[in-house]
Amino acid sequence: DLSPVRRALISVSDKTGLVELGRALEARGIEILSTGGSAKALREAGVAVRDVADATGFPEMMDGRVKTLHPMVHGGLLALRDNPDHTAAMETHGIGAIDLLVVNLYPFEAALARGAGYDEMIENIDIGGPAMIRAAAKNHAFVTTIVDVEDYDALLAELDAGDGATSYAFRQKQAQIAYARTGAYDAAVSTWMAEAIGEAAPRRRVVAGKLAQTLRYGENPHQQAAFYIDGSARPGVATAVQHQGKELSYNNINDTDAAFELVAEFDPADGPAVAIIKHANPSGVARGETLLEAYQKAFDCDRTSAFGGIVALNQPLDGETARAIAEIFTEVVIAPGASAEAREVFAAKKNLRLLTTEALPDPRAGGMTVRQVSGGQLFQNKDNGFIGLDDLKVVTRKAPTEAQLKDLLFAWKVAKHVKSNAIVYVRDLATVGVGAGQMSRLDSANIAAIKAGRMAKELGLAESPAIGSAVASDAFFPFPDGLMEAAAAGAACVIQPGGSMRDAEVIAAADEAGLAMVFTGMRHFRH
Ligand code: 93A
Repeated sequence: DLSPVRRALISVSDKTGLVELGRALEARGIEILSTGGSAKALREAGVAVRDVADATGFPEMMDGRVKTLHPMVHGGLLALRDNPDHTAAMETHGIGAIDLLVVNLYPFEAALARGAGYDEMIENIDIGGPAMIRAAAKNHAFVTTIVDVEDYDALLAELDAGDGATSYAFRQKQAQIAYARTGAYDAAVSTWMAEAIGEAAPRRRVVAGKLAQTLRYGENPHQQAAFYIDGSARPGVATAVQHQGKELSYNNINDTDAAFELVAEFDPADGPAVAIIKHANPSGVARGETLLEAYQKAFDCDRTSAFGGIVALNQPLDGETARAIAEIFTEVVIAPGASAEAREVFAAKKNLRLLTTEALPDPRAGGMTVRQVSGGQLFQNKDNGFIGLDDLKVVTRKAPTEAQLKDLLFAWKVAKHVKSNAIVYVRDLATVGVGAGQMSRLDSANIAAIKAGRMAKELGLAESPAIGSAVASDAFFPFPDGLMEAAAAGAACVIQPGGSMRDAEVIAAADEAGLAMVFTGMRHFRH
């Protein structure tokens, strides 16, 4: 099943490793055909190449739109070497066999990431490249297809092991990668187009990803798992740099994402903020005058749960905050940067993973979320809904004070990132009780109050920090009971979407309890 490689066609947009590959192929006696830019780079490095245009007898034309789309190329890729009809056709038409195809495509995904305009996106749709890849991969009985720069070394090792030939298993594996690449490429194009024409529910849709990491296991040790990335350069867990610590687990990645998306809600221009996440829900979130203060306030909300948590910061990690974080067992810290001092503090903590990004995620950015269900996928726009002061409607006799309004908006942002039903108590821009993921809103309100009570005990406070707090509910109170639970816990003001059939009843109960309440008109379910 060894297939000798005598002739290669190289056509790459990403020229990384090109010259080294060209030299290595040349040294193995392989003839190289190449397209304009790739040929030029090889020639300049002293590698002997033949232009594809020379082989086809046609110049590259129409701004490169037509360069390899020719029977001389596609015949050379597709011909079955053991079929007399095919070999006769090759002879009749003077078509030379192409045994190895090395292609990487026009950088459509990179153009997308930098926000290129419509016409530029169109020009970045590669036609000839995918056509060759699909042809070569179809003919993997004879032809080797390489689409990733990272596979060059494996190719050379394969050629050496096979004395200038590749094995069927290698060609088959590379063919699978090749079709995944063209599939992902067209997925990126069609997803971009759906968004460009404002089609939220296109009749057909595809998701695609590139393997970033095989994981030790999934949510549980008996589940296999892997992390795939979509190639967009969005700042976040997929593009973060890990400075130290062991490999992230499936749950780590999920929780780190939740933590960073949450903390990014808090504009660093308004000061530091810290979120600590456990099982995708915040155990505590706080703003502070300093990053250290924000961390301490977030930690204080639920010291018990913060153990083994994931900490996300909206500003680069500094030394003093790193020292405070290092005092307890923390799984992961993610921040838009870290000082040299902070990195030194963490260096001694072998199990702590430090991730940094260039920037914070943009909570107002668009995009889609996908969820797998039996037999299909659910798609929706990312919840990038934003509520500002001007969106709030005071519905009670009492209006919130300015300080209360700040706490209410803070609580609202946190509630958006808490699994429903979500109830969040906040005092002085720090959570003091979080009720998450209960089947009834009443239970969430109750649990949040219990947690506030535990916080008082942990910190040795004279009374529950929920007294005088602001409370957020991610969706409306269907009955007054949940609201009354919050009032009993000591909440002084409330933020919720409104829109229940019983709003009048709920407002009357709030007035009776002396609460100030605002409606947002927007709901933030998260399941
Ligand atoms: O515009 S194309 O779709 N038309 C083609 O016939 C064609 N053939 C190869 N783009 C085409 N390519 C692409 O050109 C390759 O996929 C590769 O990304 C790029 C390499 O061009 P150059 O060698 O000139 O830098």
